[in-house]
Amino acid sequence: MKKAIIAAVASCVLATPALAVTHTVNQVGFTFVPANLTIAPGDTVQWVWANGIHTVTSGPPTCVADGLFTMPFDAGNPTPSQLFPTAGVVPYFCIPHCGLNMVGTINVVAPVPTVSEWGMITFALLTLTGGTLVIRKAVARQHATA
Ligand SMILES: [Cu+2]
Repeated sequence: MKKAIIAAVASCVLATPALAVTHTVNQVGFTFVPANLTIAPGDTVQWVWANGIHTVTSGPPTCVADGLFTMPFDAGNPTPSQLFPTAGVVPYFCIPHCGLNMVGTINVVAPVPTVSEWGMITFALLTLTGGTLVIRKAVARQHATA
């Protein structure tokens, strides 16, 4: 019985892995579209060039690079990309056109705990306690939040 329940919980844990996603930001004239993008930690943003000579440079809209990243964004490097491993707000701009408000923001937001994470917590509690009563309560809660 205990093994079956643990297997059921483990399958819930494995059922919903967090997949890294690549998002696209387009260059349209002197703008980044979308200018504000919300992603999850571990996601990648790829910028897609259309024309002109630009950069993708991290830093606030005061146009001062913060050193996190800077990439040419032109015919020679039309699809630069950047991985965002941790939560936070990452503003960026184009060096030659920052004064024209060619700026953007990547909001890296950790997702609200999911069934998958509750499954892991439940699994940890099961391992620690080993109690059948606790296991049943945990499984009921798992289904209630699914
Ligand atoms: Cu530019």
